[in-house]
Amino acid sequence: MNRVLINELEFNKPCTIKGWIEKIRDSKYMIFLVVKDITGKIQVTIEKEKMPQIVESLKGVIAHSVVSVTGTAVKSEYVKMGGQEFIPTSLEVLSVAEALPIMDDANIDNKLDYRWIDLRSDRNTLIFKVQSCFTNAMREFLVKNNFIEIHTPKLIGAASESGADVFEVKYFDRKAYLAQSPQFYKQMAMAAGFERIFESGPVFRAEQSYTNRHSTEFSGFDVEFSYIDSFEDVMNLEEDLLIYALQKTKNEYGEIVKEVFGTEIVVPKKPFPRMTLKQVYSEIVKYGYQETEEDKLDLSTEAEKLVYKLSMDKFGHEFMFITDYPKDKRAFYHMRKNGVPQGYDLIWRGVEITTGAQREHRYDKLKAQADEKGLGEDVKFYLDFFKYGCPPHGGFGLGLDRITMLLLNIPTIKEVEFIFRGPNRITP
Ligand code: AMO
Repeated sequence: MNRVLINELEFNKPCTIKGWIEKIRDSKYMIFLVVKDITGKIQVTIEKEKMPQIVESLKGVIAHSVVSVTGTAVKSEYVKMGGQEFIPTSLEVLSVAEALPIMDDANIDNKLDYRWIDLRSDRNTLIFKVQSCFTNAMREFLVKNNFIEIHTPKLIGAASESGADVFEVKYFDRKAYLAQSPQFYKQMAMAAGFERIFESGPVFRAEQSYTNRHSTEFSGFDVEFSYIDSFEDVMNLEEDLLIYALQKTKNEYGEIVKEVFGTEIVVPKKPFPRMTLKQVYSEIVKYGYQETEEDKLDLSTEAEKLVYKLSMDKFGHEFMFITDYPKDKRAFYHMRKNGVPQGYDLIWRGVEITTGAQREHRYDKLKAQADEKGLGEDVKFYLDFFKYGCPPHGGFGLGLDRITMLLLNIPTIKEVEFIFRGPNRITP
């Protein structure tokens, strides 16, 4: 008999359901199973006297075993779970589970050792349903706006961007690196005349960071587009993209996210507030923040957190674009005007989720900026992209794992990556 998904069951119509046994309760006359598939769960009610063969096949079977149950769904006012139950005529055990090696209250590192079991919980499955909805919405928005999805190589011949923080791999008799960003290739797409592209893919960073928002391999969502007038156009597009994706996610999952994660999905209004790095510091010192010399170059973690407070206090907004970083801390490919990089970071709920910029598309200027950072030979292949005509362009890179973590108010990136990769973790 064909399998029917639990949320598509029709009353009084014989069918087969397949799924995990979430709970099993054996009483004197009855066995109750809660069977769950990816769409929902239902109580399977077995009258021992009527169904001795089912009782027999369930001997020694514990929760997390996988079953196929044929029978009929019926309305039942006594059953709390949705007022329905499943009365079986036969049951087959498809896989017998051993006692689980982790408990619900295990710490996150133990849980990650057995991630496939950890992911079975309703809460954890929901994380990925929401993430999938969010990513699909971004994809839908971009495709509607004539963006082409591309896939750039992750094995590269020269260290990308800055040269630091790259994983080296043996590539036959020479060295290769794992891409630290699709940056160079998304810009190559501009030089190839694609005009509007995006990519969703893995990003590798050989950083020894042990924070709640860093991993050594994460999912990046990158956008690049041509014929912009300034990085305002880039921020504008990012605003539209995020509003679209958050609205869709809220429509589909807002209620259940509130129930399970206790947090509201807020659809932001346009324009998102914008402040220069200098303005931010001059404001957050009012919260008692002690500014240091290093702060002139970048936002510290503590400052990032205060940006959220500032943005809420001043604008009632969860997002804030920070602009006018000094050139020393920004990538060489950011266009500069009067020496100021034409780019931004986007902070959401106290965490950086994006870096974006207008790029320098003029070969001579770009080469001078690369030379200034001492990049020379490593970026020669990239500089060539700009020798034979290239439109003005810009783009941004979003950290998907961070977005998921913030969206669901989950304290660590370890929980929102399907499999977390950090300096001390490369398995399972
Ligand atoms: P950047 O290095 O800022 O920019 O990366 C873009 C976004 O990726 C996320 N991110 C991370 N997430 C998890 N773990 C990490 N270790 C980590 N590092 C970064 C952040 C960050 O904002 N090429 C540029 C983008 C561009 O200009 O288009 C870049 O890679 O959310």
